[in-house]
Amino acid sequence: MTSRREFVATAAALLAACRRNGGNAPAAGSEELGPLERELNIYNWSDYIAPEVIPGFEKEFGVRVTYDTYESSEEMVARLQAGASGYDLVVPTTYAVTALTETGLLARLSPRYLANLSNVAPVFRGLAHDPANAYAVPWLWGMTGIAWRTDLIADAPESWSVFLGGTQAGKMTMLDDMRDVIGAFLRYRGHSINSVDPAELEAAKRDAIQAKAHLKAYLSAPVKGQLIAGDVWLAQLWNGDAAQARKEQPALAWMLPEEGSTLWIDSLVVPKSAPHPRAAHEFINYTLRPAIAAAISAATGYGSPNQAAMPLIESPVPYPSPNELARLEIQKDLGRASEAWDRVWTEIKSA
Ligand code: N2P
Repeated sequence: MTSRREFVATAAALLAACRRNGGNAPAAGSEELGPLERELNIYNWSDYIAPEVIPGFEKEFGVRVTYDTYESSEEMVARLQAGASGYDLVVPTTYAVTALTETGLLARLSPRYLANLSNVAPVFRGLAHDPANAYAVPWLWGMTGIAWRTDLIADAPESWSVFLGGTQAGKMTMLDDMRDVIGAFLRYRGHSINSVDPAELEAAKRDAIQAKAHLKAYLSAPVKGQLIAGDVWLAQLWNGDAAQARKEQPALAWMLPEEGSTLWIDSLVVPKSAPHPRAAHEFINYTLRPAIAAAISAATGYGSPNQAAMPLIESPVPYPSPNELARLEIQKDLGRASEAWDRVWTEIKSA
């Protein structure tokens, strides 16, 4: 006969297993994750961590980390949606958190393992992509703007219109990112980066195709090497990646176009299919330590949502000024209009 204690243990294990496999999510904090696994598989944006973080975690926790990187949200979401990816942690941006949550791909976090969560600044909690703070822990935040070589270009760019003129033809790139490219031309026309209006999208498409004629390529994080070398003079780029490149090329500057742009927040999330959920939680909690969060922000040039880390960062990325904030928008999930955006992007890419 099964003892009561055995029964309770088995029932708890079954329930935990079925939650992880897509059963109804438990109330926040209620799930026990079992012992720490020996492995952890992380999938993050490229150039988005400090070099000492993974070795430091491996050493302290005795966990072996496999670390893969991606260059775009679409690449990461496609891999997760294709089925069990084996990843324990990924770092989606706001609208991708919404998309992954709505398709049921994310596990609810167990705050009982996240004692350092209180270090996150309140302004980064309860945001639209995760209103109950159930799925996502903010990693870094940043902005999309324009990086340029002050030694090779006489006049500082002011507007997204710089991509529409031919003065720097062949020496310019835009991000290989549908939301950033179409979003830039939506802002240029005075519209929201989250527009789903067909006429507005059509106008942004025409602008993007005009700009494409002057572009060397669509290139995201890897453009840094070309900016440093001088093969590219001006690039649509995220502020932190520009700051990373400036460490090697002091003539590089970065600006926020006058028409405005995107402010994004990328967060750590745990897929439901994660094979090592306890190690994932330990890693999240580790990176929430002020010193670790400070190192990540300093190495990447992106802003830290960790308020306890701010005093430890030599030159912290300041929160946007009121003037900048008024020009910044957060990317929202486009819902059904995603298909229209995908179509526009395909037309731009094949033009
Ligand atoms: C990469 C980081 C950019 C993240 N290097 C964009 N959300």
